[in-house]
Amino acid sequence: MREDRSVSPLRNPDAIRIRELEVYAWHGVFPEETKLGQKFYVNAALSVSTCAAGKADDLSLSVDYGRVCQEIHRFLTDHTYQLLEAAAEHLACHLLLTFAGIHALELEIRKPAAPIPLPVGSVSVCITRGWRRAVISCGSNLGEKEAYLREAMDKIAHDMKCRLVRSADFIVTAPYGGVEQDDFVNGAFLLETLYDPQELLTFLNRLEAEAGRERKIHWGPRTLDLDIIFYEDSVIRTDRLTIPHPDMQNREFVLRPLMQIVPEWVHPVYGKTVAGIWESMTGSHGI
Ligand code: A4P
Ligand code: MG
Repeated sequence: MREDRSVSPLRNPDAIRIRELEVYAWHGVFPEETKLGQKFYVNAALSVSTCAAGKADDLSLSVDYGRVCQEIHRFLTDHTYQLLEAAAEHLACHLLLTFAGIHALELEIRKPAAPIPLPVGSVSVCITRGWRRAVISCGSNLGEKEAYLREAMDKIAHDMKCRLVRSADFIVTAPYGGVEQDDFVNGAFLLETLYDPQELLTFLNRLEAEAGRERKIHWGPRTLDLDIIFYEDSVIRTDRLTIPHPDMQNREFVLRPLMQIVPEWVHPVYGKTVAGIWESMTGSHGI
């Protein structure tokens, strides 16, 4: 199992708060707003692990809120958006990519002089964004199988909006599902990502296409198959996407790698850990 221990846990209750940062900028739907500009106020709650910095009294172990304020100011004055929603969305992403110590953030952009012909105090947009955990299973049974998986892993690790936290050892598995074909190489990755589930699927489909994946036969031989097994504790059922993966509990080639990297992950529908599902399937406690 390969692991990058530099990635901090996502869930932590510590926060650094910035209140009422004033920025004169040019966002708005009306032409006079983008021409004349107006004042905006920004509130942010940054989810940061402050413990190490607190104990050592060392700024380099925390996030410098002065730099964050300057980055917010620079970003909002360098860009022009029609909507507060767009300004908030892009600014949140920018801050999460710029400051590695921010795991998640709540961001509010307030417009006190919004052009509304009524006596209103102010309007604001408030969003919460952050690095989300996802578990991906990978498989290949055509060509240079392991090289396809390794290349996918590298591309995931180097994508701006993904951090590879852990990867399972690649294993050779017999084909599952009754289709006569070559053995598979399978594996799994634990990621932190800024993609939402649909965007993550689009990203993974792109990697499959880049590996020359052709979708001719259902369950047919493939150079690269990347399936989202879990995305946080989300339960999603749309035409394009089902999370958790609906058949993961029956697949040893999925569960064995998951046992290595996320044995304690709780399946949000069955309420069982991966280790519990493994035990139900195999009757054994470990791999
Ligand atoms: N889709 C829906 N939910 C998801 C999700 N959570 N992750 C949709 C990824 N994709 C998801 O998948 C078809 C469509 O599923 C996608 O367009 C996406 O919108 P696909 O990969 O194009 O087709 P497929 O792989 O032929 O079908 P399927 O049902 O995804 O097959 P699986 O589940 O990938 O299984 N035996 C061994 N030993 N090892 C293997 O890796 N793999 C399979 C294929 C069969 N037997 C195997 C292995
Ligand atoms: Mg698939």
